[in-house]
Amino acid sequence: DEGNPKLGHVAPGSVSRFRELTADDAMGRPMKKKLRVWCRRHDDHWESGQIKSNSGEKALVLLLDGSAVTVPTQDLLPANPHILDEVDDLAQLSYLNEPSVLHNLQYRYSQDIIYSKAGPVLLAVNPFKSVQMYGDDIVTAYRKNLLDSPHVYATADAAYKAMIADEENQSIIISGESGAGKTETAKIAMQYLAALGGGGDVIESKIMQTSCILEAFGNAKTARNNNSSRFGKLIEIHFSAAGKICGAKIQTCKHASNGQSRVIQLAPGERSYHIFYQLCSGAPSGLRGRLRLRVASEYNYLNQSECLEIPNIDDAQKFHDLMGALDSIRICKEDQEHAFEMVAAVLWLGNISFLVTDNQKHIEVVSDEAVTNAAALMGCIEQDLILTLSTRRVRAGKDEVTKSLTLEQAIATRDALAKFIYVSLFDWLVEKINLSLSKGKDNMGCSVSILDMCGFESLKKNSFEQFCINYANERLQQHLNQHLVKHEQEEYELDGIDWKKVDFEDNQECIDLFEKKPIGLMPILDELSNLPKATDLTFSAKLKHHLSNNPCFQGERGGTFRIRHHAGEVLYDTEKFLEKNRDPIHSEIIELLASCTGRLPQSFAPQLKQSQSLDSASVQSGMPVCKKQSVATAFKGQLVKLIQHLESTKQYFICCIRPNSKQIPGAFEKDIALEQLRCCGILQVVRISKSGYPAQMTHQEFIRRYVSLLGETKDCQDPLSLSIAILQKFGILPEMYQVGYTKLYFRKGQIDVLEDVRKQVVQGTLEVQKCFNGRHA
Ligand code: AOV
Ligand code: MG
Repeated sequence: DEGNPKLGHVAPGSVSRFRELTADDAMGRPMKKKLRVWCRRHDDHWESGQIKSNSGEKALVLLLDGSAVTVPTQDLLPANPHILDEVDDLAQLSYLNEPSVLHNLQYRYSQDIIYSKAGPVLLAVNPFKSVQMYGDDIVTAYRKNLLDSPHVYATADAAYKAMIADEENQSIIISGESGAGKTETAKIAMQYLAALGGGGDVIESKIMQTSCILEAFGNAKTARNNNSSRFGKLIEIHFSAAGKICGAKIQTCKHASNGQSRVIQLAPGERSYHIFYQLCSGAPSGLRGRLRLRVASEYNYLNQSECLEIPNIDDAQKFHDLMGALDSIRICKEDQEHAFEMVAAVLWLGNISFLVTDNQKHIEVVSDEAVTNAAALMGCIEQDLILTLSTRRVRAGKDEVTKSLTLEQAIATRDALAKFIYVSLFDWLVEKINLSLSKGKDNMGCSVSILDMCGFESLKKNSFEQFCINYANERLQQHLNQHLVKHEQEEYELDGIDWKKVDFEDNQECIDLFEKKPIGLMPILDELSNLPKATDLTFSAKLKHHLSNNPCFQGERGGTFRIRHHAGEVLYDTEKFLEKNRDPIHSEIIELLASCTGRLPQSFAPQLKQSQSLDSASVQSGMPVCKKQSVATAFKGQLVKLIQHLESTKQYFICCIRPNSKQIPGAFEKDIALEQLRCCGILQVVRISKSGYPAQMTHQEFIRRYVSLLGETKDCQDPLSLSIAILQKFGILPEMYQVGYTKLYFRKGQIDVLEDVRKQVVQGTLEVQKCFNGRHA
C-alpha cells in the first residue's frame, strides 16, 4: 500500500482511512460521461470538472478553468450536484468523499456559515472575526425552535431540553487542536445555557464572569493562539428541577502546564500568563505603589521572550474587566489584593540574582530591591528568603549544618518557589470561584457540563508540557471514537442486526505507548523520576531500549524521540522532562511560606504538608524535598476523573476546526482543514450516521408508546412480534428500520413519521384504520 501513488503525502496514520473512503465512494458508480467529478491534480489537491470521455482506465476531464486533462480514473471522485452545495449536514451529501466535504465546508465558510453538522457532531470552523450569529434574538429563535440550522446554540439547546425531559445529566465535549476555537465555543454554549436557565438571579452572570478570571490566570499567548488555554476545564452547570441555574462547579486539569515552566521560562514570541501583563499595565496607581510594580519589560520572567504585547489586545482594559469579574463573583477587595501581591511577588522573585564567590563554590543573593520587594510582598523576613534561596541544611551525623548552594541550585530553588506560588494561587482561585458558585443544598436537579481542554500541539520544540497535552488529546480522541464509532457499531452487532462495518482508526496503541506498565512512556518516566541519578539522557536511552518496537514510537538522536499521535507526528525533546515531572518542592520552601505573614502564602504551605509527607531521603538535589505524586501521574488522574464524569452523562460533541495557521479571517486552507477532519475521524462518523440508525427504542418502550394504535391485540404475542405488527400496520418500509433482539433501530426521520401519525390519531383527526390504509396505498 505504501507504494500506492494515490496516497501521496498522506500522514501515516490516515492511510487506511483515505483508501477506505475513496474506494468505497467510487465503487459501483461507473463514471459516466458528463458526470461532475473531483479530479485529483496532486497530493490532496482536487479540482472540480466534468467527464468528457472515459476509456475505463483513463478519462478526459474538462476542468472549471476551461482546460482539459487526461487522468487515470482512479484519480476521479464523484462530485455532488450543485443543489447540495450548501447542505447543513454532511450526511446529506450524496457522495461522501474528502473533496466534497471540504468543498461544502469551504463554501459555507465563505458565506460566514461557520457551523455544520457531521452526523451527530457539530463542526465549528473558526471565523477569526466576529460573525453576526449570536445574541439575544438568535438565542430566542433557537429556544422557540424557530431556527434549527447547526449552531452551538442548537447543541446547547438539545442538551438543556434533554436534561429537562429525561432528568439526566448532559455534557458537551469540545475538541479541536490549539487555536481551533474551543474556548470561544465553550463560552457561547455557556451563554446560551445562562440565557435559558437564567432566573434573573446573579448566578448566571457570575458563571459567565468565571471565564474572564480563569483566562487571565490560565491562558497565555503561544505560537498557535494568542489566547491559548494552558489548562483543561470542565464546568458543570447545575439546574434546579424547574430548569433554572442554581450553581456551577469547575474542575481543572492543569498540571500539564501550570506546574510547569511558563511562569519562569518562555519560548521566543510567547508570553507568560496574561495576568502578569494585565497587572503591570492596568493596576491603578494606589495598587501599583503597594505592589511596587514596574512595567512588564523590567521583569526578567517576562522580558526574556521579547514579546510583551498581543496585537489588538489592551491589557490595561483586560485588567479592568478582571477586577469587575472578581467583584461580581464576590471575591472581596482584600483577597483580590492578596492575589495580586502573589502575582507581583512572582515577578520580583524572577529579578533576584546571585553573585558567585569563592572560586565558583559559593553564591550570595544580590541584596537589591528585587529581594526586598519579593520578601515584602510575601510577608516574610528578607533574611529568611535569602537563606532559603542560597543555602540548605544537611545532616552531618547528629548535627545539621548549613551549606551554600551552587548557582544552578539557587536558581532552581528561586524558580521552584515562583512556580509553586503561582500554581497555588491558581488552585486558590478555582476554589474561591467554586465556593462562590456552589449550588444550594436542597438542589435535586441535573447538570450540563462543558469540557474545554488544551488542544493538540506540535511546536518547533516540544517538551513535557506538550507531552501531557497531547496525551490528554489522545485520550479524548479515544473517548470520541468509542462513543461515536465503536460502541454504536458494537451495539448493532450484539443486537444481531444486519450491518456493514465501517473501519476506523483506533488509537489504543498510542494510548498503550503512554500508559502500559511497566514499559510505557509514563511508567518509565515515573520510575526514572524516582531515581536520583537518572538524567534526561538516561531517560531517553531507556525509552529507545524498551519501546523501539512500538509502531507509535521512534527514538531519535540526542535526547529526542518521536510519537505518532492520531493527529500527527510530534518530536519531543526530553530536556528537563524528569525535573518537570518531579516538580520538586523543598521542605525549606514550605517552611518559608509557612513563616510568611501574608494570608495566601500561609495557606499555600500547610496544604502541601498535609497531603504530602516530607521525604528527607530524597537526594535529587541534595536537599530534603517533599515527596508527592509525579506531575504526569497526577495529570492522568485528573484526566481520567473528567472522562469518567463524561461517561456518566449523555454526550454531545463539537469539533472545532482551525481553517488556517495564521489566525486570520477569510482564509480556508483545504489541506489544513482536511488534516483535522481526518484526525477526528469525521468522515467515519458521518458514514455511520448516514447508513446507521440514529433513533433506537427497546421493544417495550416502542410497544408502550404505539400499541394503542393497533386496535385489538392478542395477549399472547411476544414483544418482538408485537413491535413488528405495529411497524407493518404503520406501513413503515422495511429498509427504514431493523429489528434487533432487544431494540428497534430506525433510520433518520422515521420516528418523526410515527409520531406524526400518533399525534393525529390521539387528537382524533385521523382514524387508525384510515391512516394505515392510506399509508399502505
Ligand atoms: P482554542 O481554545 O481551541 O485553542 P480559542 O477558543 O482560544 O481556541 O480561539 C482562538 C481565537 O479564535 C479566539 O481568540 C478568537 O479570536 C477566534 N475565535 C474562535 N472562535 C470564534 C468565534 N466563534 N467567533 C469569533 N472568533 C472566534 V487552545 O486553548 O490554544 O487549544 O490551547
Ligand atoms: Mg482554549
